[in-house]
Amino acid sequence: MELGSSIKVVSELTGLPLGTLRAWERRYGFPQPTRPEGTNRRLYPSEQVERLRLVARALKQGYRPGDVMSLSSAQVLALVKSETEDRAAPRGRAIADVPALLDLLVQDDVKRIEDELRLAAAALGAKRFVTELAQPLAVAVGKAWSEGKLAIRQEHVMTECLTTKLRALLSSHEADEGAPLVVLATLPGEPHTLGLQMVALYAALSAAKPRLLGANTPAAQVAAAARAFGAHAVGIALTPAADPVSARQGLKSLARALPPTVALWVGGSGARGLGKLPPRAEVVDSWPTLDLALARARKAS
Ligand code: B12
Repeated sequence: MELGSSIKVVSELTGLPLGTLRAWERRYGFPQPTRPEGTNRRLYPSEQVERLRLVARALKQGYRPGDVMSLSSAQVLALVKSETEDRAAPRGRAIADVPALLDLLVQDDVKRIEDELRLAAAALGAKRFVTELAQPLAVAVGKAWSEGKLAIRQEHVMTECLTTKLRALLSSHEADEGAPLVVLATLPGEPHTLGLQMVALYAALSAAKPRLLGANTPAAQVAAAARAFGAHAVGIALTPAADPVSARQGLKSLARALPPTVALWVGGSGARGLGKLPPRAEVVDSWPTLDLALARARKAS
């Protein structure tokens, strides 16, 4: 279950004052943030943030709160769209894209990067944050680094900022009862774990339970973890930076050691270039193939 964004973040994203958000909650019963037990905090799920952004647009166009508050997001969208097809609609703050984040990285403006990632996650929701921003950003950072446009320290900073955000989003999800468990790791010689963090969050958002083992986990230990946790699948990340001979060897040992009912997924940008994989291994290196693999795991669980 996703917990959501703070009132401060929502206010910044929508341009609506804090007092207005609280007043609407009392007056109209919307938005309806969750209140974590024992705290006074309000947390707004991403669908509510999206609807508030639309409501804010409608208000800028002259509608009153009472006109739009009882409408669904789709109805408010239809309303604001028909009014502003070509007039640039004043709305909340725009969400930073990959080039803007790369610029901030070049300027070493880490504070702004953190703020922009927080706002983007709130506005896009966790799944779109991963697929539309975090993954393209990591790939763009790698390209900029290989072209000499970014220093190693800047690549490291972006990796850390993304890791922090991905972990925070992941920790606010609770797995559903009966969700299939997926063990995620890299084998020895592969330090790239950022992809695993993205896959973990994506899996959690797709009704699966990720269990991260991290980098450099020996094949026998991955297999032992899969048994101990009753895993439905094991996902191994590979980049072209790993030595292909030991990567193939590691996958072979893992394939032998895993119980036959456990699926073996090989993902990451190095998966496809590895050549012949053990027969039971499947390459899962895009969001649609991950969707299919997760659907199969859910069915089997
Ligand atoms: C961050 C990063 C690092 C960080 C890693 C930190 C960390 N904790 O992960 C650090 C700084 C440690 C690092 C080190 C190195 N890196 Co590096 N790194 C990257 C970078 C920028 C991002 C990796 C990433 O997270 N990508 C995001 C993933 C999610 O994208 P994706 O692979 O497209 O993912 C899709 C699928 O594959 C799938 N998926 C991904 N993972 C998984 C896992 C599972 C289980 C499943 C099911 C699916 C799945 O999900 C996505 C769906 O669309 C990449 C650039 C790139 N293009 O990826 C370079 C990159 C991988 N690194 C590279 C290199 C060269 C290195 C080094 C060798 C550099 C050096 N000379 O020291 C070292 C490795 C040293 C070693 N011991 O091996 C090269 C590899 C190219 C090559 N041919 O060798 C790349 C491609 C950069 C480049 N453009 O040149 N790196």
